Amino acid sequence: MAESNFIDYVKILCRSGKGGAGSRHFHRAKYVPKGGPDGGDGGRGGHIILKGNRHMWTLLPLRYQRHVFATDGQSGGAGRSFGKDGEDRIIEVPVGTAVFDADSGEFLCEITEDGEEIKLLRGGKGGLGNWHFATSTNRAPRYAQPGQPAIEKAVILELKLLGDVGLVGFPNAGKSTLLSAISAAKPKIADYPFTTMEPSLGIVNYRGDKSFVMADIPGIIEGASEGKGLGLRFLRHIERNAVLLFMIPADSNDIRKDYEVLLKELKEFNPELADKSRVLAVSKCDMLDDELRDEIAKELPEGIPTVFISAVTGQGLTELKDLLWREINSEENQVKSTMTHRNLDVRHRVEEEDEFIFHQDDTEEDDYPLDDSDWEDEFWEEEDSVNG
Ligand SMILES: Nc1nc2c(ncn2[C@@H]2O[C@H](COP(=O)(O)OP(=O)(O)OP(=O)(O)O)[C@@H](O)[C@H]2O)c(=O)[nH]1
Ligand SMILES: [Mg+2]
Repeated sequence: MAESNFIDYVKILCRSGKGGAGSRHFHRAKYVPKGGPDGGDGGRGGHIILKGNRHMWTLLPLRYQRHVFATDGQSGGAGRSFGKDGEDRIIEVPVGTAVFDADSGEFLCEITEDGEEIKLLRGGKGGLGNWHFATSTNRAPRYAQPGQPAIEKAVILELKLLGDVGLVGFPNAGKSTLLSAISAAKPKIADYPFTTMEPSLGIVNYRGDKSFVMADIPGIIEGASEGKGLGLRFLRHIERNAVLLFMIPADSNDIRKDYEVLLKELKEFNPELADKSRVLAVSKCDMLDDELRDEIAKELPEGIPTVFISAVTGQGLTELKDLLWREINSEENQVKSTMTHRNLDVRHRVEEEDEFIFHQDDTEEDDYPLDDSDWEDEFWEEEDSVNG
């Protein structure tokens, strides 16, 4: 995957800006003795904001921008002048990006719409200047609030492509061939396993003016849940699909068993996938004569609508599209916009993505010391309890 342009998983380190400190200044001018406190407030630290962008289709840009730091708020000044706010940093992501805490794997949020903005990390509030604290009994307070500390968090961004139909099958089942036959997509096709190394989408035109989106993902094999083949990580791209199209070639030794294996791997990845509506296509049927076909028809898995197809001759393709269209549009298959995201199991994450933050940039760490000394924390806790 290293050279690929399709990046659906990145880990980045984010840090919001620290709040600027309030000033402890006293007014000084000729002939004005005891001018009084006039220290201004510190500025707010910059936020880290996520924003959906429908023109993006991969997380690639973030690969080269693995640290996203907002700037700190500036300190307040004399004459009650405010410190400048830190600058926010906006991270643009494709629609369908889910965000997880990289340490705990906890699901944090998801961007589902173009232009949608989510505040991932809040910038620290600026501290109040000393003039706020003048009272009748203490007219010259020598203290001002420090700014709130910055927040730092490593997050994992995962892109889940949005399609209507997701293709599920062993390598070489003919998934990409089908996509190329019924859409304008031109996926690579070859007679060796794992031709498809990354997901792709195709738009299937249906009866003139209608269309739906089909996702071709790399083939899965028995044991994929334990990491065999390309593993199961691509299955997240069909988590949001309304319908799953299982594909098993006509020359399979045991279609029923193959189907069970595929289903088991799917459940292993996410049990919710088993609740999706399923359709089975027996592919490469141009290789069958009528007799063989009748034999296979007797041994199909039960409870799943099945179509015999050939992407080469076009046999069964219209029937398949009709069936898929019905399933996509049936009331109970509408994908809810609020889908549940399981937390990531961080122990299972792919190694390749993990190196950068903690090894590569050890030196850089010192350039950005986090000044969140304990006394400041305590100060703010007290403040919060006072202010409710
Ligand atoms: N005879 C016949 N061969 C087919 C048909 N569909 C696909 N094939 C052949 O099967 C082989 C695999 O096809 P692909 O479309 O690459 O299979 P895939 O499921 O995308 O495979 P991976 O990407 O490796 O998972 C190719 O040699 C295709 O030419 C079909 O309908 N009939
Ligand atoms: Mg393929």
